[in-house]
Amino acid sequence: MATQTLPTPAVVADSADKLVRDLEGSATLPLWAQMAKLNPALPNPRCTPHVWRYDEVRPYLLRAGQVVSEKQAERRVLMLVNPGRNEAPYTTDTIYGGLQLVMPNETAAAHRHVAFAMRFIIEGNGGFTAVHGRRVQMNRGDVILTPRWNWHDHGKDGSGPMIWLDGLDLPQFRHFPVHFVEHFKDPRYPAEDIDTDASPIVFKWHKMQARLDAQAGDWASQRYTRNDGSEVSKTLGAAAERVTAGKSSPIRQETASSMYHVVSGSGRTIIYGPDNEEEKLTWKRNDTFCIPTWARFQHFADCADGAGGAGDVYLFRCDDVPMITSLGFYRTSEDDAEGLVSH
Ligand code: GTQ
Repeated sequence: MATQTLPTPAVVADSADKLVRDLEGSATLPLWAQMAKLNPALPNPRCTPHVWRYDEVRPYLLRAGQVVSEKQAERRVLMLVNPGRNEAPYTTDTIYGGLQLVMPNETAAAHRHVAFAMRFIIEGNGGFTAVHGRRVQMNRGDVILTPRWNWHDHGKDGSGPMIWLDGLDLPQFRHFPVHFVEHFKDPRYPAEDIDTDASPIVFKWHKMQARLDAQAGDWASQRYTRNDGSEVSKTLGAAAERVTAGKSSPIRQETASSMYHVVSGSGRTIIYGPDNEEEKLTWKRNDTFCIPTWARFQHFADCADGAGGAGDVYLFRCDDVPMITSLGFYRTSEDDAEGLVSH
């Protein structure tokens, strides 16, 4: 009796692994291999909460003032690089922050760019910035805007350093490759001195503080808005907050991310993890810290820093609320999720 032999298959059985191997060179990838990465269970910042201590960064910045000329640098800035990404321009995943120094008689040369900038003035006297032909003075606590594509240069009279915190929307240009700069032919763009108090791009600290003090409660928050009531830009916005000495802000969790700067007072911010484990950021006057998207956080005003006031904490905040909101991404943990269904 003849033995029966099974026919050998003409082809190896197909499989998912073989398919994935065969896809190489096809300019496609299987979504199913990275579904959880592309549709994560929760907002997933790469940036982590972090404090940049002014006492630590300031000496490096002053050294840069000695060894890097403003002509070499164009902008003499130490960028605040988030340890979670370890790469510029990420202070948060959507916000760039940097500490900029101008020394007396220097000019940070005129240029203009697509990026929007806001500046919080930290220290020094006699500094000025000329924005599209109008020169305004820099004073501690003021916020000064550089709207998109406006020519701008910075300078300083008198003695001592002028230092401020820059907030720009640079991270967005990793997605939208539409950012570029134009340099003016001269270091300074022709400008006239204008009344800084009347400038629509300058927000004086004393006015903001009065708004915060007029708001009842242990925690107050006020946004910086243009004369027409709009946010300061379509990407980044700004706010200031007050926390009464010894008290705290409410716990917040939102899809916006933020960069905070301590105007006065000292305290701490607690970030609560998924199992309520606590991460503590302690800070004092002139420090800068960041809150990634969807972190649950709460500020505590712990003690006075001797810099005046009764120990209330005042914070400046640069955030991405306008961008996140206009794109339809803004939500907080307080929102009714069904109310977020778009139509
Ligand atoms: O002052 O124009 O921190 O162009 C980064 C890029 C500041 C500025 C920065 C800039 C500027």
